[in-house]
Amino acid sequence: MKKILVIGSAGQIGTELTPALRNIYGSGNVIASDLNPDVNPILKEGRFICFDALDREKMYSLVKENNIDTIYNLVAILSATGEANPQMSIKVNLGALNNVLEVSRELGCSVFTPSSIGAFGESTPFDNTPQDTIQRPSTIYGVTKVAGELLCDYYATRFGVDTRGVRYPGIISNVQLPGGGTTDYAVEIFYEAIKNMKYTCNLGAGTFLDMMYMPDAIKAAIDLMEADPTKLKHRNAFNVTAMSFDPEIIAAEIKKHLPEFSMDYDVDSGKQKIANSWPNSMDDSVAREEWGWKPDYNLAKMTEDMLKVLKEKLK
Ligand code: NAD
Ligand code: AKB
Repeated sequence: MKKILVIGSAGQIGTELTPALRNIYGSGNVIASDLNPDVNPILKEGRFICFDALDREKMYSLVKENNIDTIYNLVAILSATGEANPQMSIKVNLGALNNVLEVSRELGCSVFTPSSIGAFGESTPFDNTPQDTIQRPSTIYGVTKVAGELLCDYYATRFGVDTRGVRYPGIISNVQLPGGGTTDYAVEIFYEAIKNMKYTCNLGAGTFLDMMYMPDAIKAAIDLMEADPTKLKHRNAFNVTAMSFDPEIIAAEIKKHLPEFSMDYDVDSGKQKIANSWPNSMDDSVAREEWGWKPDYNLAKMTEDMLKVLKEKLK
């Protein structure tokens, strides 16, 4: 059985990925960790350790003492927060990954590290964005993501570390709020629809972005880590997507369930600039071919489930 360490487990993805891993591999085989001690209680249903991923010695001893063989590295400063503090973005995003890769090289761990649609930029084809294409992002988040993809590839080819990863689109979820990204509006719109029946969107009409519902994001991470390594030609940056929409389309989908819902706009120029530099829709056929990726949720199914869960949660 795998022995797993999830680093950055208290964020939007880790809060749901960690329990999913515990269900599959057993609670005693999955340690959650984060810099933030104030975490969703669900993470403390198994072992939770508070530590700074920039502390390599601590990471090394944690991995060694617990016979960890697989690390899910979810530590990141996301795009909007990163633009407000580029130095912190470089230090955290690349520092944590560098430590994870070095510890994994020394102790023989497999590594999952997500990249993002943020790894693309204005010179990338916006529609049906290919797996292998131009990557010149204009955000510091994107710069750290491209560097991370390359570092993971380097550790695989140079040192034989089993590194794997996907380029996630914006993730939509209902357990832990997102942590400072550009795609956060696609989560906030659901909370505001249930709470106030209206939403002021910070990205403009016509801003198309790839998105994915959390159950598919979790499935992608686990399926890729379970995939036959001999079939993987692209190890670290698989395009994965489930849907592409703009604010008008998601608002119309919510209105089908809540006819009184309304939306207006107050565009955040910083976030809009970031969103404008990202793909409208990615081509994820390589992930489908190499490890059988296929999402379960489209816009209609995700919307129905989000509203059902949040109605219960927020009542
Ligand atoms: P998040 O911001 O919600 O969570 C990141 C976690 O890392 C937080 O709990 C934070 O406390 C922790 N952290 C920060 N600095 C740390 C440190 N020094 N030591 C230990 N922990 C530290 O992020 P997320 O949305 O869960 O994203 C996880 C990964 O997926 C990231 O690599 C992100 O770039 C990627 N991703 C996320 C999305 C998305 O929409 N959520 C989309 C594309 C890619
Ligand atoms: C962000 O908006 O920064 C993230 C991402 C798509 O990487 N949600």
